[in-house]
Amino acid sequence: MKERTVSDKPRSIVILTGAGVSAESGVPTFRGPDGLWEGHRVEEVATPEAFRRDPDLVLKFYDARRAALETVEPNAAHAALGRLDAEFGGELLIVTQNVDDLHERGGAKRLRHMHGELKRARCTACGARQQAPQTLIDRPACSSCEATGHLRPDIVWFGEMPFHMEEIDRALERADLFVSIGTSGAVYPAAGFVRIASGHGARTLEMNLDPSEGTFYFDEARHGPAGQLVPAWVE
Ligand code: BV8
Repeated sequence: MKERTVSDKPRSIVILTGAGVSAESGVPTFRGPDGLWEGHRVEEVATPEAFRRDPDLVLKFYDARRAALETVEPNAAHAALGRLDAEFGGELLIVTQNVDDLHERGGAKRLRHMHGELKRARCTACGARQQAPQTLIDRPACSSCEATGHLRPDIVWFGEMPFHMEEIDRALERADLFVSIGTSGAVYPAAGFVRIASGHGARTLEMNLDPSEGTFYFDEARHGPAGQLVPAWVE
């Protein structure tokens, strides 16, 4: 394994973010005291079985979260990552588990949503992916095949394969720095990224309010609000 000294300037960075990076924007996290799942059990709303069993409950859950996007703004952590994206000349990939659009609105461009996006929908009749209309509960028509009642959130539910996995795996193997921000490390495959990166010689840094479930896999951990830690790290 290549020896990496702390002073090495990274040439290839992968950043993983989770709900904690959007918390200070007012977007509820999943597993905190006021967690988003509080209203619902995960299995009730974020699985294909839940969608088959009670599509209205699932569509209303995501319609409400999509509507809430209009009321929140990117915070200092999103803006700092946007500046990093604009200024860092090396390889950079920001992989988010979040389905909000705050990274884009904060300026991030080299960005992949591995769990999908609230603002996108997918047609279960023809497979076409498209911008989501304001609400899906009223069964709008697919913008491609025009079938009605076949649009679902373009979101990765439990038991479904996350998006962009080949590209993410390649980036993790090339990274010499892996940074995890605002995630509990509870959900796979994202929670395993730190071990892939460090196994290929990357230095690893966790920035989170509390130690995550995988905190012991990191070379360094900084605990506190992302809105303070991320700008300080980017600068
Ligand atoms: C798959 C939908 C295979 C979108 C989500 C047993 C072992 C290992 C794996 C499994 C297993 N059993 C089942 C699995 C697989 C399963 C899994 O990992 N289950 C877990 C629960 C054990 N994973 C899957 O099913 C994945 N798919 O494996 O597919 C496959 C292979 C081939 C072919 C087909 C299939 C799919 C996972 C995606 C599921 N979808 N959500 C949505 O509704 O949003 S997951 C959900 O959790 C969200 O997407 C979220 O992004 C994700 C992770 O949560 P976090 O982002 O970390 O949020 P959380 O609230 O947990 O933590 C927030 C953190 O922030 C906290 O630590 C807090 O301290 C911190 N924080 C708070 N405030 C701040 C802060 N930090 C900084 N500043 C602050 N201000």
